[in-house]
Amino acid sequence: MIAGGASLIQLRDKLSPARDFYDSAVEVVAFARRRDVKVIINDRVDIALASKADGVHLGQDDLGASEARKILGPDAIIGVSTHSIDQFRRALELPVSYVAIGPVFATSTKHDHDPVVGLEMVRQARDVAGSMPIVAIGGIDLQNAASVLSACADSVAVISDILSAPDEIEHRVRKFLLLKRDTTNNVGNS
Ligand code: 3NM
Repeated sequence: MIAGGASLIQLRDKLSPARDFYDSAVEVVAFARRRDVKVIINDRVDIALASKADGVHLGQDDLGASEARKILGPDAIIGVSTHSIDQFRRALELPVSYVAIGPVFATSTKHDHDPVVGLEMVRQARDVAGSMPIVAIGGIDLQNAASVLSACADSVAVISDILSAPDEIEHRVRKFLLLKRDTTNNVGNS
């Protein structure tokens, strides 16, 4: 992913025991930092702190963003997942660096996911977000990413499309970034 140009990577591991997740985090953070790439840890503020990651991504049932901010400090990247416009609005009041919204499309990566929110909610979120960066997540692939970025998400978070062909990860990340560049130019020109 780094070779393809990713600049912010989330380390996500729902299965491993904490100590194994921590060991992975230390390795990933060291590798990424040498290449000037930021790493955030999914769910676990303790592992983010201990591994000196750049930040944490919090779900609705994880430790709150205010508590995470107290623990990780003012410079940490703290993001939160939201699944409705009400949750999104509430998240805007929190000390977060970005707000994620999803699932935008159906996904098989997350089995217990909330109902699909669709592109319309990305547009609604943009209307109320001000300068808060919006990350769209859930079922995003190379075919539909342009529609998500045109709905004015700042970023897309992608798992299965990038992992669908292990030999093509670098190539696919590069294609997503080209889509982002092209869509941003078009939005900027219109
Ligand atoms: N969170 P894929 S959807 C991890 O809606 C995750 O908050 C979601 O994986 C949310 O790119 C999702 O394979 C799965 O669909 C994203």
